Amino acid sequence: MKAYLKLGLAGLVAVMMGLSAPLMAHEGELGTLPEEGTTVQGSPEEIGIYFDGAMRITQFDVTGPQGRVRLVDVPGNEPTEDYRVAPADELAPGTYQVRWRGLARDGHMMSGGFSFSVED
Ligand SMILES: [Cu+2]
Repeated sequence: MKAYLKLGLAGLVAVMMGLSAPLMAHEGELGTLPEEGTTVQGSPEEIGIYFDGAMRITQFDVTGPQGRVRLVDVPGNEPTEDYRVAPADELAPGTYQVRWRGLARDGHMMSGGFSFSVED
């Protein structure tokens, strides 16, 4: 019984640590800019993410065909429901991945990601 309980807790912790999508109890991801999985014409002026509650974003990385995208207009780390950055240079055509990490109001670390494509 004790061993079973131990395994159960270890499993639960492993599952929780492996989760990349927001948990139900947390602020949720409402949408992204550009929209997840879409192809946009030309370089987007802004890249961002929306939540249904304030989130303190601690990491927001964009990578594409030419590697890490340099970002400007990066907000401070005040909690926000609407986090937006701008690419420093025009994005070349290709697929881009966004990875973010943040701190929910209850103190839990959250993370997620999305991708979008740019075409001429
Ligand atoms: Cu939480």
